[in-house]
Amino acid sequence: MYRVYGDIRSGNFYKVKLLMHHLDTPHEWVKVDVLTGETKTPEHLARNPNGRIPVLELPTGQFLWESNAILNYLAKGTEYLPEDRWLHATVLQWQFFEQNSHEPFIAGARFVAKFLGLPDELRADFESKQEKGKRALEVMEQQLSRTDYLVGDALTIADISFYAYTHIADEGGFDLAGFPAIRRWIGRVSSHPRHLGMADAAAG
Ligand SMILES: N[C@@H](CCC(=O)N[C@@H](CS)C(=O)NCC(=O)O)C(=O)O
Repeated sequence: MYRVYGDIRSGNFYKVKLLMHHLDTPHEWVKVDVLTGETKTPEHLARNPNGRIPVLELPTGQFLWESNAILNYLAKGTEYLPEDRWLHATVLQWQFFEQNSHEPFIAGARFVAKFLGLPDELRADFESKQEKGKRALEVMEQQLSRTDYLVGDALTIADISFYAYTHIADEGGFDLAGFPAIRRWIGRVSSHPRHLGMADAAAG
């Protein structure tokens, strides 16, 4: 059985829980608190030398870290990761963009606002994250005003990667009112019959 290490307040961890729910993957969840230093203990650093969650432990005892690598591992051979060369590369394109240009700003602003209480010394950093985060939302909006999902014509792990922090972007100060295609896509992803909300994921 798989073991996943993480904290459900993290969208990066929620991505993994969400895909596992879609795939009905049996697993054990080991809670690692992101706010109290549990990610930096020798025990956790042995799982991920970068001292972060999520981490997936395979039945073989191997540890895999980086949320989007975990999604690719779990989704291989399923409908959530197209085999077609172009579509597969397009999934990766979006996932690299997510980690490079979306998550650092959307999740970063949420962390500063929700978990650090937006202290004065981080106000400038928070504002610069707003600008860059909006730019990433504009790129998503462009795509989603043309297609129902980010890649192909069905939900893939590209959507799961982006859903994690986009649906709670308001917690980082982002107003999705000006992004109608993103709001419709959020409705589409969250009404999938295999969806699991973040709050429900927290329960187990
Ligand atoms: N690029 C990584 C980011 C992981 C990450 O930033 N994890 C955060 C929670 S969202 C964490 O572990 N924070 C605690 C720490 O840095 O000590 C991924 O996608 O898995």
